[in-house]
Amino acid sequence: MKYIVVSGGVVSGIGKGVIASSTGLLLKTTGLKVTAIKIDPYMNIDAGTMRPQEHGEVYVLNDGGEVDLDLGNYERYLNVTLSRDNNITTGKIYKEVIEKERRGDYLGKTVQIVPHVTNAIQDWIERVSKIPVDDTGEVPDVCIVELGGTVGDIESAPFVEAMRQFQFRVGYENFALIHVSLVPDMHGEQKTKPTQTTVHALRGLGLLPDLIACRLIVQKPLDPATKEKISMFCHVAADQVIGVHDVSSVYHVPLLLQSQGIIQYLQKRLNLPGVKISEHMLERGHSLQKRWKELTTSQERVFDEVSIVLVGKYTDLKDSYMSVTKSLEHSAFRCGRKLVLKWVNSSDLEQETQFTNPTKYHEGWGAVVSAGGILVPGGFGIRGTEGMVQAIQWAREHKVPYLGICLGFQLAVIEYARNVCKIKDATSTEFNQDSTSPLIIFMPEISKTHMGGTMRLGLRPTVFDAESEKWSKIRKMYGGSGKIWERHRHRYEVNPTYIEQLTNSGMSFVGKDEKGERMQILELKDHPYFVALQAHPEFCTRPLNPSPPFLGFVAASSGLHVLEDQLEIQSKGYHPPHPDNAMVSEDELRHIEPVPRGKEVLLNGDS
Ligand SMILES: *[C@@H]1O[C@H](CO)[C@@H](O)[C@H](O)[C@H]1NC(C)=O
Ligand SMILES: *[C@@H]1O[C@H](CO)[C@@H](O)[C@H](O)[C@H]1NC(C)=O
Ligand SMILES: CC(=O)N[C@H]1CO[C@H](CO)[C@@H](O)[C@@H]1O
Repeated sequence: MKYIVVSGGVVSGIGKGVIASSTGLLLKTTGLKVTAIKIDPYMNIDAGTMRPQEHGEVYVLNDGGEVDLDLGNYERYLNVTLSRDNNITTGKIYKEVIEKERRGDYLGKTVQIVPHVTNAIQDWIERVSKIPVDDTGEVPDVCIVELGGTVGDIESAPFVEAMRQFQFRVGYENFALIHVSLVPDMHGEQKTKPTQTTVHALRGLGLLPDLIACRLIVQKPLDPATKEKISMFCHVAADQVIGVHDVSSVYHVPLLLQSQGIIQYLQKRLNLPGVKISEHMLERGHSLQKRWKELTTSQERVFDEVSIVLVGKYTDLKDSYMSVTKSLEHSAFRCGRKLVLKWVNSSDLEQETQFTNPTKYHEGWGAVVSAGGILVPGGFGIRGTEGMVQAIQWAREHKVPYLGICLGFQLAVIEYARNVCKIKDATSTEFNQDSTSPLIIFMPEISKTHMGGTMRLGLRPTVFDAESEKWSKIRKMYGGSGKIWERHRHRYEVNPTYIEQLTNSGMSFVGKDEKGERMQILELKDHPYFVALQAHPEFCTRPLNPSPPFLGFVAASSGLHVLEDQLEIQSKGYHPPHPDNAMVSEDELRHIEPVPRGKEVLLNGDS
């Protein structure tokens, strides 16, 4: 197993994750099997209990693990299926060490950061890196380890020390370090001092960088003179300094790295030609390289736009909808459109705002009524939901393509109940405990009073009804198969009592769970594209294989002929991104241990 550790210096948030996943992608194009581990030096045990305002999106894995959004990056770039163990936090490591201590595994010795915590980190990485992540079912060849935070801060110190030891544990040929640094551009002059300082700090901690990736937050490449200077002062060869300036999109980063010889360097440094690669994988690598190149070059020639409005709650924190944005982007590539995404704060659309802040009200509605398509993503809490319901009504009545995800699914049901079935006070028990028309209710199997109540999490099947084969667009987008799998994260569901009334009035629940009891996908017949899902399909999108509901939505928003084309393409050759062996049975999922949760999360309800 070859390990490539990606660390960061100077400041965080300069695209370490993108550089790490792009490196992985490049290695994949040579036929290698690549996996990834993300280390987050915070004390939380998992990301599920963290507030989106603070942390961005909570990303859900097949196995129901709730992790940091960076793992999404790896799944998308590397086209792999990761598990909850691919996320390491300080909290998890400490928990493991403390549990071991309680069990007496350390035989009463003094338990210390070095060696006990650092050993636990190394053991974890070694163990998890060997888990197969793709349809080959084989142990990966390369593992990318992204170290969150910056080298030198208190939080990451145990991990940096663990990596220092790790290079000797696995051997020189199996360990390479990429250090991502910042090169500020001050009035056209590229400054190397911060890079020198951070590389110096890194060396002091016993780690030598094999590659220094210099981030420039401008569209200007790294000057040859700067490169030489860094090479000299940081004691590396010039070909070990890689410039990563801002490019037109993150999908260009792999090509940018490749053009600077990063593949050749790593091949030599890690003796990659010594790794056995099958004909089949080699071919796959070539095809991946070709398709990726096509994707990035075709992007530059796209001028037609598709305008999408996202009506949501955390519109000021775009990271909380990271996967949704990615799904739209991937779909727009496929449709040959440039994505113009507008964010509307759903509160702005409510009656009240008309008087308190008329400008916002009119701006919000202006965006909604001129949109090519309207999307209501997941979210929780009552605030802003009335605005979302009104946007959904607009989409339904004016035949504007609509896509609802999780909360957007539940609200579509509520809107239909109110305005078509004439159940005026239809709502969800999440918003009103004592409602007399609870269209959306708490799922019976989930404990409401118990503080360790669970959510319905992870990859679950949806079965299409027989009749949908004749007309359903969403089924066709999924390649026409009768059963599909998507990731879920919810606690509420459509109230079974109202299903007959809803369907009699024209709402079609085309997809249900395996028992046929839980409504999971709805679609309207007499509408260009009105689809909503209880699941979160955004977690399974791929640049070269967009999530089907999103693809249908973006295609419909681009024009009916685009939708026709995509329906044709998808019905002929859609393949789900998960390997077959990743499918878990409902019973298996039921045995996933409940994750303990804080009170505020329980009250927050669905995502
Ligand atoms: C992505 O992975 C899936 C399942 O592992 C596989 O069927 C598919 O061919 C892969 N796609 C690409 C572009 O490699
Ligand atoms: C949305 O609008 C509401 C009401 O005006 C406000 O309280 C909230 O902070 C806004 N949210 C964002 C993300 O701007
Ligand atoms: C190995 C390990 O402890 N992995 C953890 C990853 O995160 C989930 C929670 O989302 C934990 O339950 C796992 O134990």
